[in-house]
Amino acid sequence: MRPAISPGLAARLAGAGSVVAFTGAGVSAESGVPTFRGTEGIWVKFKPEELAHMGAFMKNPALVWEWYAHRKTIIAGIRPNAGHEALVGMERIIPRFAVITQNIDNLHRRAGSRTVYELHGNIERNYCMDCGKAYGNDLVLSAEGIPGCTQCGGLVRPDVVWFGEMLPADEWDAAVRAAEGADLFLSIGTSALVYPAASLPLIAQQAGAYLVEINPEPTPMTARTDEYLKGPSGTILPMLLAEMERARTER
Ligand code: BJW
Ligand code: ZN
Repeated sequence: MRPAISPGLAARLAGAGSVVAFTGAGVSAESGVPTFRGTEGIWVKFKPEELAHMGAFMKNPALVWEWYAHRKTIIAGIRPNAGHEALVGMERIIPRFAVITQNIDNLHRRAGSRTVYELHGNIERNYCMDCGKAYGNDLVLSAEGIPGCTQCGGLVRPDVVWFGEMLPADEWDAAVRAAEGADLFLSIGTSALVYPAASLPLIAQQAGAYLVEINPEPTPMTARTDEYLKGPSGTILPMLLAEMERARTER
């Protein structure tokens, strides 16, 4: 059953000067991108902890590339969903609005979100591990087997953040600043298991933000939230936007 949006939450959102939407794989699930850890995820066989790290890539680059080529193809063929679009609608209304995403699928930007901090990189970019030359997806998807650098012959890898790697410092710093300045922080479609990203909701709450979680399943963070809206983001976010717009007209 869908939770109703309380008038109190709608009013908070309508009156907020600064809102952060922190998103994970669940936001893209309704577009057709499998989540990492869900029971229905197609990565039940390949866990991200086993493939998304440098050790796995150096040991078996063909296998890791097979995983990424498959995901690049899925992502190129899908579209943002009603959840992504509702966040674009919120950004048009709220004075300061930022999306902080752990997703690499570029769907927030494709939907039209303008302030987007990508903590774990972007699957549309790739680079040579030796000389740093940047590549789009054309070369890597047309390559037979493991893509090699046309400039130096080095190994090309996806421009994403693997376990044990630092997050991009500028994106992380901007995300922390946005979290610390938020009146309201929405944590949407993330299992809240992967750090340091998972610390952002609590950083925001400790700095005074009202913390709301949207997820069909509870997470380790649920007990700490101020409100938990149980359900899919593609349904709940449009409801939230509609109730916020209603509250604004009543002010
Ligand atoms: C829906 C829905 C619908 C479904 N609507 N919702 C011990 C303790 C603490 C930390 C560590 C530790 N040991 C190691 C660490 C550090 C490690 C870490 O956090 N590990 C944990 C697993 C324990 N972190 C790192 O290594 C990070 N770097 C770092 O710490 O640097 C410092 C350092 C440097 C050097 C040495 C040591 C430290 C880097 C983390 C990089 C994560 N990378 C990945 C892969 C990216 C590339 C790729 O995609 O291939 O990022 S892993 C993967 O997990 C991906 C995701 O962004 C990330 C988070 O997953 P997310 O988005 O939460 O997805 P799911 O599937 O887990 O959850 C989906 C949710 O959606 C579920 O809750 C569903 O219910 C819900 N849902 N349908 C709404 N319709
Ligand atoms: Zn190179």
